[in-house]
Amino acid sequence: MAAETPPLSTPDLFRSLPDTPDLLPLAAGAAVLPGFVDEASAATCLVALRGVLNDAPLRHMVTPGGHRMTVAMSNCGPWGWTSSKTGYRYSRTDPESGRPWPAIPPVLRDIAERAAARVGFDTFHPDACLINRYRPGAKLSPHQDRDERALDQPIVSLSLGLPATFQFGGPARRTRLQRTVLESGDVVVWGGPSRLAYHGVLPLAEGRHPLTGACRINLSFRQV
Ligand code: MD3
Ligand code: FE
Repeated sequence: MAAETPPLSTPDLFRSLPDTPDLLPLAAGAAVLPGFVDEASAATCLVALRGVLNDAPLRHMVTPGGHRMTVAMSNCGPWGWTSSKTGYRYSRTDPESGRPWPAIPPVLRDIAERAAARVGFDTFHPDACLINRYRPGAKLSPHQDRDERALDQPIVSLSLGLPATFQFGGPARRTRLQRTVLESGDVVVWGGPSRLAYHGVLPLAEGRHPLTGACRINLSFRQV
């Protein structure tokens, strides 16, 4: 006797959705692309980054309040973000060397533009890339990124190496912070209402990663 065909249940309607979604909405206008960059491509990114950091070495900048940042930073692209006792600014030259920042390596630019387009930002062309290096204990206190004029464009971030717990809230400091772990190869696109969200990174935990050793690198691509 033939079994009766059961009525179509809700899970059946969704069976065509992938088990591992390649895009996770995080907040309004923000999405994580888990593992957007595979390990081989991440290794290529780090080779390109080595050239950049040879020309513009990582350094611990000082905040306007006089504190040395625990995250070491550098930049590539026409513009670079800097902090000093006199404030935050984008500058065309590296204040340490007086020379223009190194160019954004094409492999990195390509990743940032493809990720932005995947989330619907198809006119994103970064002219700044901030390089953050976290060693165990390094952190970034909650802040907004509002030194850019193109607030209609997203910020695209690529994480490489050790995982970090990222925190983000809303456009006002009082909004409760949510946490998410960002792993090597994860890309996050922050646009729309989330562009002015408060965000930070908790102190990096000890560990070792095959690509980076005892550190995490975050690249954030911006249209200044
Ligand atoms: C969310 N860096 O350099 S990148 C920063 O992991 C910074 O190093 C963090 O915050 C890091 O300013 C996070 C992801 C990021 C960048 C900008 C954002 C997230 C953002 C702007 C608005 C909301
Ligand atoms: Fe930030």
